[in-house]
Amino acid sequence: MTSFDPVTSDETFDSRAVIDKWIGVWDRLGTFAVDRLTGDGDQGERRYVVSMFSYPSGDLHMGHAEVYSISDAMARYARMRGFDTLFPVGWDSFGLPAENAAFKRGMDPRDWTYANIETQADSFRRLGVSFDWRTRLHTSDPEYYRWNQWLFLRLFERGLAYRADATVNWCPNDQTVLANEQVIAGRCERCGAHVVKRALTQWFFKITDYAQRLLDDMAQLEDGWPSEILTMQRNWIGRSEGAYIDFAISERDEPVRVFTTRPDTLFGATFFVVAFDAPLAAELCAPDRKEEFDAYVRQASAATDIERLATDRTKTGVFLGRYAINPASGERIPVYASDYVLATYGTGAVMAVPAHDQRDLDFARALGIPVRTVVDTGGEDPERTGIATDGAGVLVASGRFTGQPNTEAGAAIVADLAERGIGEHAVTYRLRDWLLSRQRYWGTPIPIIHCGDCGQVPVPDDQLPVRLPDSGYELRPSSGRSPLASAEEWVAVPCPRCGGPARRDTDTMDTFVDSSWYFLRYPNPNFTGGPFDPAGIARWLPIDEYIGGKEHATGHLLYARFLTKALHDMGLLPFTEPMTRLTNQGQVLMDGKAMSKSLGNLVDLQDQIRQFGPDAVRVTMIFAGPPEDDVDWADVSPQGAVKWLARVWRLACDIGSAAGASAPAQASAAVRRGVHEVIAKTTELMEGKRLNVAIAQLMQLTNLLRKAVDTGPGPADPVVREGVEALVRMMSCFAPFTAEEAWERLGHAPSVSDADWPTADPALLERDTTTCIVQLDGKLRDRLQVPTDIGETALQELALASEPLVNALAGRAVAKVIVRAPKLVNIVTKR
Ligand code: ANZ
Ligand code: ZN
Repeated sequence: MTSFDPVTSDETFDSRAVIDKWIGVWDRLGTFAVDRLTGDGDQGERRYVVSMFSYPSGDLHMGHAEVYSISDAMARYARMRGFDTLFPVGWDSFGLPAENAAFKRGMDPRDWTYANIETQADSFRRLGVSFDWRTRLHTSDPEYYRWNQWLFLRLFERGLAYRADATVNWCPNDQTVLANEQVIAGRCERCGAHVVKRALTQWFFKITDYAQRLLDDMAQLEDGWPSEILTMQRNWIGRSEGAYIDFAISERDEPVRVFTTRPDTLFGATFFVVAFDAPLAAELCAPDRKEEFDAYVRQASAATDIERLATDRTKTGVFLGRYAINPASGERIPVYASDYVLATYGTGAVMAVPAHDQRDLDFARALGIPVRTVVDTGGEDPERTGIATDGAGVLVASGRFTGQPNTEAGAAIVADLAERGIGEHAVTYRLRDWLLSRQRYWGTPIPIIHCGDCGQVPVPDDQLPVRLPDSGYELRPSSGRSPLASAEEWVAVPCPRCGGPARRDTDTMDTFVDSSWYFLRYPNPNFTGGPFDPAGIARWLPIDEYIGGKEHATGHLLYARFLTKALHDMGLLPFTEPMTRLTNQGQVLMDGKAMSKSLGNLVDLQDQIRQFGPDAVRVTMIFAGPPEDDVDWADVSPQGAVKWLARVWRLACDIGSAAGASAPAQASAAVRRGVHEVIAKTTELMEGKRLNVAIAQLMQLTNLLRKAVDTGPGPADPVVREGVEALVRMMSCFAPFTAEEAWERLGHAPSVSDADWPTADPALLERDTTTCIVQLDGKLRDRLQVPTDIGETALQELALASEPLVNALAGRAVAKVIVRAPKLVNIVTKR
């Protein structure tokens, strides 16, 4: 055993040199493997700690190092606190990034993906991440995606998966449709190309059926999720309350319905607008306006939804040659088509009230349409100022509703319309159904067969998985045709229902389908009786701690919540929310910018590890700031972490080699108290996920112990050993290789991960206290319990913050403060 040898002065610590050793030990001992399923023996309280799984589009990068350093610290902490802790690993291995990267290299996405998975797996181990490798899953395995198909069919049976014509977002570069969530400011989230609109037949999941529950169930998440994410989801779902109102249209039998949040302003509707790209617009257009309308459509088609809705945009539109009848005033109002009304929201048509809606006002002013104030808000005349008044007020020029407060009037107007059968109270959502089909190769085939006679026929469960065809086609996408369509032998199949000739659906699923339930399968990734093992669900779900980026706020995190509810409704899950607590880590930046190849500011993770070792990189990541803040790698230096780790290791060596020597009978009570104070603080910080401050505490503890070794009580004192052991145990959450090595030097068998988190002795945290009298001009105002060794400044601050004193002082100026620590503070005011 080298651990009891004294350290020679030239011996230094290098965490890189011990990586293989400890990976081997952890594997051999099964250090991070947990008893997964129910039924065998005692089960302790559990913690299911999950970080969002990785895309294998290359090796791990700095962003991965950040999220896995944080989640690993949380998992290791939970484990040492005695929780049965499951910390799983898997790969989100289907999808565009890997596919595009493979094509660039002239490779089959399958080969490229699986090679990357191995590379990443090795990097994870070498970073010391304490995964339970038995959970390992890859979503591109047929054993996994078979269950995507199974889930799709269960949703299909319930009408929650459907195929429909839609105007969709199309990325001309990636040659596929994108969900709304994947279009960021008009560009493809993946490649940055400008997204265009296309009319296509696509598959959808009916997430809109769950809009209200997605809102209501946020009550379960208020304490555990960042409020920012909940707000983003709330806005994305975009619930609006108001009314549907039917407007009769000249020369047309059918009325046209609008959605409005302001039925109280009905008398002020002086025109009517339909989205130029809604089928209704072309339908309403009078023959003699056709030419002008078509010209407008060509001009307006280029804009994105976000540009269209912008309030500062010049309003344009075209008169359709028709009139709507205002059902309140009976007035004929002109009908326009414009791009500021969206085809996909509400009914795609609006009653325009220029006095009280800014966009309507801008449009009215641009086209010379009358503006009529119908709610007196006390504001200035909108027609003159150009500013719509949208506040509360009393109705004017509104027939028999004139004089009523507007909220009351709104309800009364809706009731009146409802009685006449031309309106009703309504709730709408901005949320759209989840568009899940993709015209790409590297994804889960949609398990539907199209038959001329039977229509859409599900592939029978016992024929799942529908495997991706191995060959016989061009893998690359071209002009909107799914690559699978050219795999003729695979496509042509008999109809499962009638046996006649039929064709497979050739689209694949968005990878967000895969990632909306993977965490349910981790506890038993080889389960064949269903998508997930009910015993594993009972033991581990819902997730206790979920860690990942906030860029997933309105995509993945919403999809996972939706699918969980759908599975709950099928009786497959006992809960309705998949993740109890959520932590969003920040980004790793370089010189203030996100790292990217095109900016040339990429920092290579393996380079950093080669230079500084895995522990220093991990510690630097976490020490740089709170988990949710961005880390700018230009501002930090792993060199500092390297030094700290070496200091801890040297402490362990000093204690280890002093073992057996008789302890000096020196008073070490102060050291002991210092150690226990740090334990108490660090524990509290770990509970609050304030990981960076926890590391600061450990650094401070290192200083305290170094002093105790060098200037007394010395390395053989049991109190000092207790302190160093506590330090090593706590630091193992952040710097596992160094901690293991130090633990060994201290004479312990591996692994430090099997040791408990240290507990602070409450008796040591109590300090002797005494009562301090606080006087104002000699008169008693308060009694404070203070530590007997409190300093004068601290005591003065305490006294001046005393509530009775502050009240008695009532803002008078203090002339002098007399402090006699720890017994008395007298505050003297000017007279
Ligand atoms: C009349 C009105 C008067 C309106 C007024 C507002 C203020 P939120 O709150 O976001 O749900 N609207 C309805 N459908 C639309 C569409 N497809 N595209 C663009 N705008 C649309 O917005 C609802 C309001 O936005 C509706 O209420 C409608 O204008 C407009 F003083 O009706 B309102
Ligand atoms: Zn058939």
